[in-house]
Formats: sequence, C-alpha cells, structure tokens
Amino acid sequence: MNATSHETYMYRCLQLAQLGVGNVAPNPMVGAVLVHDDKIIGEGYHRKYGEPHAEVNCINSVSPDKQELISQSTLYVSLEPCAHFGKTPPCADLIVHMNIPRVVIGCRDPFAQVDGKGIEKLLSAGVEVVSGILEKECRELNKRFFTFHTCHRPYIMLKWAQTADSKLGYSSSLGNSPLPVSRLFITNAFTNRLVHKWRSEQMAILIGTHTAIQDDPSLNTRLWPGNHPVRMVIDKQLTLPSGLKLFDGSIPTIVFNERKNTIENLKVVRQQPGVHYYQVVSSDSLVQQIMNALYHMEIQSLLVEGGSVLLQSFIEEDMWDEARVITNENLFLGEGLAAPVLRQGTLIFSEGIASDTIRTYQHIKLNEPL
Ligand code: AOF
Ligand code: ZN
Repeated sequence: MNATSHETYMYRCLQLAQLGVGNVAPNPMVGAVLVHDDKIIGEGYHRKYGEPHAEVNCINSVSPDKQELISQSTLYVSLEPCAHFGKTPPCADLIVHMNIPRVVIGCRDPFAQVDGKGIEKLLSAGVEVVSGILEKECRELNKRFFTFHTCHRPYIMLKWAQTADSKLGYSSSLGNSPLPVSRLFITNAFTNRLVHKWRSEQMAILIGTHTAIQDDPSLNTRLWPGNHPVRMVIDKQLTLPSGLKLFDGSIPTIVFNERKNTIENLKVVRQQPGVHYYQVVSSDSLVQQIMNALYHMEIQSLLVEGGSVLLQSFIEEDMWDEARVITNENLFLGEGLAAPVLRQGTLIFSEGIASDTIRTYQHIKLNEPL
C-alpha cells in the first residue's frame, strides 16, 4: 500500500472520529477502518465517553461473511491503540487477539498510561506498525486532549468582541457610560449564536469580576444545542451579588476567590450543579493557579470571555492557544475600555484563520448597517 492510500484511509478515520464530537470528552475523538484488499470491510468510532473505543466498534462492524478476512486486513486508526485497562480493556490486546497483521496509526497517544505502550505491545506481538500518517491533522482534531496531556493545562481560547476603535465597552471610570452598570451590545444575532456554539465546544468558560457585574451573563449555550461548559468567575473578595445569573444553580459555577474553599473533590466538581468556591492565594499568579485547578478538575478546554484585564493577563503570561475576535466595523465608541492587545510577533494577522503553527487567530468582521 502506498502513502497516498494510507492517507485516504486515514482521512476516513478522521471523518468517522468527528462523529463523536460533543459526546466523548475528556476522551479523544478516534476513528478506525479495517481494509482488506483495498476495500473497507469495517468502520467504527468512539461514540460516547465510557463506551467502547473506535477499534472495538470497527472490528464489531465487520459482517459475518467477512470475518475470516480480519486476520488478513490492515487496521487504520487515527490514534495509537490503547494499552491500559480504563473504562474498557486495551485495544492493542484485541488487535493481537484478532490476529490483525498490520496497523496504521495517525498519531501517538500522549495519555501517560498509553504514550507509546500501545505501539510497543503491537510490535512485540509481531504486528507490523506504520505510524505518523496525517499526524498533524490527527493531532489538530484532538487539540484539547493533546494540550491537556502534554502541557498539563487546558487548551485556552480567548474571545472578545470589540468596536471599530478597539473598545470592549463603556468605562464607568471614564464616565462615558449612561449608567454605572451597563452593557454594550457589539455583536449581532448571528455572532451571538456562533459564540454559543464556541461555548458548547469548550469544557469551561471564565470571566472576571467586572464582566460578571457589568453584563450579568448566563454563560450557557441556550442559543445552540450542545453541552453547557462549567461556568467560572473570579471574585477575589466575594463581593459579587448573589442574584447574578451565574449563581442560579442551574449548572456548575466555580468561584475563584481568596476567602474560602468548598470543593472537596476536584475530579467530580465539574459535574455538580450549584456554586462552588475554589480558594487561591494573592501571592502567586492567578492564571497559573486557575490552570492547576483546571488540570486537576480534568477540564481540557477553556474559553476566556473577558473582560479586558483578564484576557490581557492570559496574553501577558503567554497562556493561550487561540484567539477569536469579533469586530463591529460600524461602531465607534471614542473613549471606553480598551480591547486586549495580542503580542506582536507571535501571529500572522490576516482575515479569516491564520496560524503561526502554534496559535490560531480568527477575526470576524461585522459590516452590516446599525
Ligand atoms: C483507543 N481508541 O477510540 C480511544 C482511545 O477510560 P477509557 O477506557 O475509555 O480510556 C480512555 C483513554 O483511552 C483516553 O485517555 C485515551 O488515551 C484513549 N482513547 N484509545 O485506543 C479510542 N478513544
Ligand atoms: Zn482503546
């Protein structure tokens, strides 16, 4: 089989893997196909967290009349087959047990309990292994999972909406707000919906104290059919009013503060609706402390939605992977809260999506009349 055929089948694995979107986190999305004599005889993907892995579903999908071909087929899988007993037994053992002679892998699994051990198991059982086919695409598909396991922090997406003159909103200290607490609407119905889609793709969403008061956001995904991320807010001295929508108890909300801690089990808190308090210390970097907490909560992705000071502190600490900015080109505010500034030199700025291979910058411009 030549490299192009390997890529064709790996693309199919990637397509299948994506069918698991929204249902498998914190596990990765994985797809697999079984190929005999240049024909696909089985396909599968990881459908749901806790359920069988892609390889198992792929092997089980082979029709009874083709099962004898399994031991002469090549298994393609977008992620290294697992080697550990987790919620399911090791896929590498199943492959060996089914006498599959050759496995083509997209990328290595960074999860510490696998991380090369799946490949080793296959090789030591005499299975031929080809790896690194469409590696970049396979890693990109699970960028949250990879960032979490290699950097020991969530994948961080920064998002803000700004006016044409790079303002996020009124500044009460400048006195240009009609009211002390007032929200400026920069975006339209389309981008509001899009932001809810983005929210549904992240496991947690974080805002600062000022944004919580000024906007009183719900931080849910009511405009998009998807999962609600865990809501997170910074309130160092616990001064936020209890009537805010964030505190309605409908989904888990975590308050980073310097006064009290109510979380007993970091691994389960993200599944517990209600308000939870996580204590930080003033002497250390707040961003770092939040990252550590999220790592231990097994939260693999975070959307930082403002305000300016919080977003800028993530930028200053070089703690971000992707920025998504919406600009309303017809709205000028004059004075107001300045939008964050991405550090020069780290990005290629252009319309649409640009990447410097480390980070992605997406800029959406609204041009409709107000
Ligand atoms: C595979 N194929 O389709 C997936 C894999 O708790 P478990 O048993 O579901 O194991 C979760 C880990 O298995 C996850 O962290 C990742 O390393 C790997 N996921 N492996 O061989 C799959 N989803
Ligand atoms: Zn597995």
